[in-house]
Amino acid sequence: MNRPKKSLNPNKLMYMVSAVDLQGCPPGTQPEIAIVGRSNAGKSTLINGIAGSKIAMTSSTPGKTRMLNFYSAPRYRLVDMPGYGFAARSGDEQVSWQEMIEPYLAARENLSGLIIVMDIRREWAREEENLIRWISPRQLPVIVALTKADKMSRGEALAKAKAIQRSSGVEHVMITSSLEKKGFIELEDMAFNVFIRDAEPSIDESQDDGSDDGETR
Ligand SMILES: Nc1nc2c(ncn2[C@@H]2O[C@H](COP(=O)(O)OP(=O)(O)OP(=O)(O)O)[C@@H](O)[C@H]2O)c(=O)[nH]1
Ligand SMILES: [Mg+2]
Repeated sequence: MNRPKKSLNPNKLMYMVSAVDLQGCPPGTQPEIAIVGRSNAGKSTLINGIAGSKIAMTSSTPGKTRMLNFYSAPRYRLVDMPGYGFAARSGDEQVSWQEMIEPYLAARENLSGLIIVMDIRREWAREEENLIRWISPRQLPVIVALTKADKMSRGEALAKAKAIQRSSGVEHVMITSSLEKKGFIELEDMAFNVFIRDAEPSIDESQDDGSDDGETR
């Protein structure tokens, strides 16, 4: 039998738990997708776009998200995080990156991929480049999600996505707008295909004996 394209219902994305260190991260082996990017880029808004409802707190003031916030879907988790690059890295921000985010990105076993979130009006910059280089030993797949596409025309947005694809070397660059409610289904599909489905061992479902007891323990 053919596997369905994706088996998750975005409306089932639910807040799970918040953590400030690796010890506080939830147990279980469900694959996790880290949502990283500058403060104010629209990371938490992206979670709400995928969920189809306001489950993550957002703010027009940078620095809103202060912890690792876990959201669970039936077959994966999204992890919202504090941002980087705000006010040349305030003291607080440095602490959250060094003590909370770097250990998570470096050592979390079930981390399956990164969504790097960028305001579409920005350029791929040194911070994004540093992040990609720093994470490269783990060989995790990366998707770039461009937010706030409502700030320009469709043609400009497509051209910008191509330019960022070139400068970042990341193949998958997606365009979203929370204002226009656009791009979230496509982003979720892409994330599921790149991070989850491609990483799962191919199962011959005709051999399934029905003994699977689910993925959370
Ligand atoms: N016009 C427009 N505004 C957006 C979009 N996405 C996010 N925003 C706005 O950008 C601001 C920041 O959004 P957040 O989702 O809180 O950003 P964040 O990356 O989570 O920020 P931190 O938690 O501070 O790191 C808010 O005012 C959002 O309403 C978008 O697609 N279009
Ligand atoms: Mg946030």
